[in-house]
Amino acid sequence: MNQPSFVSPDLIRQRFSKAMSDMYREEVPLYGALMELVEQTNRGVLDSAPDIARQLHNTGEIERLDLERHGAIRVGTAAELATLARLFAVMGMLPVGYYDLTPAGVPVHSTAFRAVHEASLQVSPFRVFTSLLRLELIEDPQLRAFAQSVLDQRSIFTPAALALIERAENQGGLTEQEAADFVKEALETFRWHHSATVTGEQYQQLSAQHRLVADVVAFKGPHINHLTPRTLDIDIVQTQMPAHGITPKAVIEGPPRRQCPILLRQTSFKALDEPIAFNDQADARGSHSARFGEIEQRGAALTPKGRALYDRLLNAARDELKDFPNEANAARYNALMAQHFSEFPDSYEGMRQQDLAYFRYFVTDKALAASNLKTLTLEALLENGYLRIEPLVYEDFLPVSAAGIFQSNLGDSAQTHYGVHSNQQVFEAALGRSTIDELGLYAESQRRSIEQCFASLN
Ligand code: OOG
Ligand code: NI
Repeated sequence: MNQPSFVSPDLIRQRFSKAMSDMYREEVPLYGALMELVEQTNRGVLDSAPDIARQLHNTGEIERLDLERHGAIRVGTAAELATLARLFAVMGMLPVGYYDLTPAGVPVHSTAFRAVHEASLQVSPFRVFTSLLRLELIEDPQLRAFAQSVLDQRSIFTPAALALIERAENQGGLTEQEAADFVKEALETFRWHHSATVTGEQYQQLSAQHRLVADVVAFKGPHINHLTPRTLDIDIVQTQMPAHGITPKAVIEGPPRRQCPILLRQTSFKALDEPIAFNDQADARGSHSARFGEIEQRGAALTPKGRALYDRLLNAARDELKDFPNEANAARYNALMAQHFSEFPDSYEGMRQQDLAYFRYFVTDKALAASNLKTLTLEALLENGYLRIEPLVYEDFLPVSAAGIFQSNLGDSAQTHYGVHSNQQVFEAALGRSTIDELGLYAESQRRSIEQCFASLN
């Protein structure tokens, strides 16, 4: 008997990411405009900065650049999150990292579903920032019970999607036809719905509690709320946005501009007001704003030591600002960030020597022509030009940045103060498994690349 041949999860993810982008481009025309602006900017950078072009060629990142995007969704129940984890697993996407956003006044905690091996990331780096609403933070017991009952009644997956997830789990994969059906059916979960599942009055009550609560509870499913392309120069995009009819948020989240980018820099524009029909109306007389646009620039992944330094400098700048960054204090914020981050070494070699970032190692032509190198240490090989390094790109998110993105899109009402603690255990119980520590993944990738180098030395 012939073994059925299965499509690799990486390819399913690549196809799903493309299908999602096509759907979103159709639903939100401004996303198309943003994609064009990013493509233009990236082409300009590749033409004018040979160092960056060379680095992207060396690491192979050039091939994934145009495919690269992340999306975000928000779900309401443990069962929804657990099934999403199974759906993403079919595409080789595992929950990486735990992000608690309650300290920033956003009643959710989150993880990012993504591929975890560098070879898989190379095929498709698609990621989805996935948040679970913390219903327990709704103070009014009656409203909380109402929200829970609305959520308990909905099913955010199509019956065919559920069947295909089960089939993938039982068979160990999906055939070509099943994979095509899976992409189509899975996409339905993320589609926008023009009608709400509650009345206008109920929507107002949910929204008065927190706009996020209405966004999660009042709809049939967890619509994708943004899809973010990766740019090679976010400052150019930020200044060009107004000329394209897009108004960006006041400041770029993340580290300041540097020669050697680290972690993640992000900017976004406000959610659009979209007409919706409440379930006590025949036509769309209400409106809801949830979907927005975002762009990001990715840099080197940091070690625990590098991350601690990043957090310290970011906190120092923010403490000195004494307020959330906004329109009025943006210039001062940028100046404070630049000032504090001057302490962070701005060369790859400097970051490597101080163990601040993760790298990939490559064997040079000089090494291929030499012999007896296996006895040398890593340091000696680098010093003598037998190995060279490129930074490992940061594949994850930043909690303070994510909170800033949420806030700029939700307005002032989001600045609630919750007296609760982060609860990774509760999140993982809902997820049905533990989240993966992202730092361990980078350390593994770095270790594999060093091993490969030693294996190919003479
Ligand atoms: C997610 C916001 C966070 C990011 O890139 O940090 C985020 C959301 O609004 O659901 O997407
Ligand atoms: Ni985002």
